[in-house]
Amino acid sequence: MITESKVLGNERFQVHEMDGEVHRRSFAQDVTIGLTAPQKWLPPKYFYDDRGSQLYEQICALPEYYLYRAELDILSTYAGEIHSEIGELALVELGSGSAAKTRHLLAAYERAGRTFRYCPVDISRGLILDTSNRLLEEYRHIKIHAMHADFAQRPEVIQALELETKAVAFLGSTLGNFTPAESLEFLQRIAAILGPDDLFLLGIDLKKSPAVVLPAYDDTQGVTAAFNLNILHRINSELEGRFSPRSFQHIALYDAERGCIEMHLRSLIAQQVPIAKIGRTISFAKEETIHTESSYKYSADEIRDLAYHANLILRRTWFDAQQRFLVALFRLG
Ligand code: AVJ
Repeated sequence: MITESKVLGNERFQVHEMDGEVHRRSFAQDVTIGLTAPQKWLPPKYFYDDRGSQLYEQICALPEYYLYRAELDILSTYAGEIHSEIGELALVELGSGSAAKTRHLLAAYERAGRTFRYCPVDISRGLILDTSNRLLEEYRHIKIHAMHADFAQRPEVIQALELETKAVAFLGSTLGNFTPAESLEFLQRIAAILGPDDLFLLGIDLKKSPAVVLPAYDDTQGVTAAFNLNILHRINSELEGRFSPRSFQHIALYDAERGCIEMHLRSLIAQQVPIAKIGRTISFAKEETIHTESSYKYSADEIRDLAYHANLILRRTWFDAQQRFLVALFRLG
């Protein structure tokens, strides 16, 4: 595997370009694998092109999408407590995005009045640069060591940051996109790169009634539908696909027992879709679906046990007022 690390920047701001990691497998290869499988599927990371990232921000503003506000509630209410647990550790954030929620934690570092290091890691380069610029203006004491990488396949990329001690944050219930088995593996790999004084901060959605969960993934304004369908537009524009997104319907299913939301795109008709850049035509039966995302929810006990099996010991938990979401802090066992 090729891992190139390029460091650009100045004293307060550095960006690591993990080119080899970002381009490990191409969009074309993943689309070929996914759309030729018996149950068609696409990896959810491809939702987040510029348009998709904008739609995701819109989802976070929806009244139905409680996840965002619940986690924001926790981080804004308990930023001081979380910061005093983390102390002086550098903060590495996997999937930092616009850092809108993390800001509360950064503000707590800033109030402490000492220089601190923030390391946002994200698959979107534009987002990293914009966010970093804004944070550098906002916080006098911040030093940013950003990384452009697809950490989901290999959280070990953060070792290139060469930090002595760190708190690794993985917020936004992004862990929920992995299956429980993949989550266990991911947590094991996180544990393997933590030192004895390091910490792991996880934000995860909690299992709850379908009456609350389903509307969060099938909102009345159709923003989630547009977000889901955006992946077909992306195949059209980047891979010369001929999808007619109007012939697909967004669906969300919730299995309350497993705590799993599945999003699919269902073909409303039997159709053939040529995709020039993968050199194939994909056939859809009427009603056939593409599985585009799973989003697992856990109970607080399940998360503690899962992490325990990965050698991560629960140290503290914080819930929002309505107990919809959990932010949990772990140390190495
Ligand atoms: C960013 C993965 C946490 O699963 O809730 C939002 C993405 N999908 N609406 C989630 C998403 C549909 C989101 N995560």
